[in-house]
Amino acid sequence: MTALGTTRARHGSRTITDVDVVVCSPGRNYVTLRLGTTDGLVGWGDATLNGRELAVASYLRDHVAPLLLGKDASRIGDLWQYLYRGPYWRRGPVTMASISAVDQALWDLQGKAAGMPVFQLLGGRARERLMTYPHATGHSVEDAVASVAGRLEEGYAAVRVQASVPGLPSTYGVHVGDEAYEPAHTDLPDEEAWSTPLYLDFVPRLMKRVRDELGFGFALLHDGHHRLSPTEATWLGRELEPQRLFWLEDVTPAEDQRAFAPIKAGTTTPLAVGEVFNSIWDCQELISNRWIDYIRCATTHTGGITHMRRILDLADLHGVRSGCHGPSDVSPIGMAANVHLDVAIPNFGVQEFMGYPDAAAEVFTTSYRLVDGHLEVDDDVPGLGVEVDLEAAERYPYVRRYLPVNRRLDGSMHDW
Ligand code: GCO
Ligand code: MG
Repeated sequence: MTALGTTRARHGSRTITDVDVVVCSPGRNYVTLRLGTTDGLVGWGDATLNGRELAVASYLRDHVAPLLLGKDASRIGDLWQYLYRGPYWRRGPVTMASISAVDQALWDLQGKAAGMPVFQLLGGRARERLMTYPHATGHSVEDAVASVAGRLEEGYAAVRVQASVPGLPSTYGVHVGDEAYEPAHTDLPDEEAWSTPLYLDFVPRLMKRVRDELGFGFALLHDGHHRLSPTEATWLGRELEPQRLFWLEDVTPAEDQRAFAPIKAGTTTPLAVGEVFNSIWDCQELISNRWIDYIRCATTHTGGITHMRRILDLADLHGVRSGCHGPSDVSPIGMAANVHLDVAIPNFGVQEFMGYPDAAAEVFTTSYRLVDGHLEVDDDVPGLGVEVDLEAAERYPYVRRYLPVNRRLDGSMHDW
């Protein structure tokens, strides 16, 4: 037994020889892990944690990199356990984003070593393309309806819509000026204002107008972004039932999983949650009690492909489908990991795709692409199919940015 234990590489196996962490900001911040092996392959992983990027970079550089050097890159499951159980301090967004990046990079390497795209290693293709939803936004109901109509013209079969709540100076999910919506855009946190009554008064009217003007021939989604109590959420779900939403997302923070029981019992509007979860233990009750319809975890924040498969298998057993988180703060590498899983699993629901700042395309090139509002991935590109241009990344150094915070009209803190 060596100091590094049983996961030390055997002679002839693929040994991890270098570990690099790159933080760059081509329009927004990304944390990228690069693993090199003895056979000359390079694997990429995404550890982006919006607003806390440097904490993850340090966790990887200072605490994970020394553990990976000399390890056998083919032992993906064992390395996952080593990094999850090893530190004693389990879970949490920083730890799990770090494990996610390692796991994605190891799957990328495994695919490259096998000469196969990762979805082949996950059981093979189960669908040709992915139903994908983008964001539609507007400063008025009219603008929001026009924005949804534009997305439908682009070929999307599913659209999320958010619009400015009348009476509030700014609203989650709505672009500022002419810029595309990007929540983390300032040096220090923006302070947004919140009123539950104004929001509840507005959203049923917004969604009704969208259906009245554009009909029922597409999947319509809305994100509550964690702001309602279970009672308020149940009321909203009921009000929205005539609009037959595809889902109502994050109606209440799910730290208390049992808070979803009365919502599920009180409305037939489908419920989605999970983008801030880190592990299966955050959604075990939600899934096994069938309190949700869609699980929103993403490979970048929930332990990589290895752990997401477990969550999605548990979900499949209970009739819950996938809706992987896909904002611009999951890098194109994390998005690729989502896409490879989506293509292979039996219980795919929908994939979010918010899109990326133009400069991100200088750093990341992918083997998935958007065709008529649906994501497709190539059959013949091994691994995750993402390449990273490190020289381009150097042109975009890290920029400090925070997500906004939210205050009620009386000045007290609310969930953002
Ligand atoms: C979504 C999300 C995001 C988050 C963002 C925070 O459903 O896409 O709610 O837009 O706000 O990921 O970093
Ligand atoms: Mg969301």
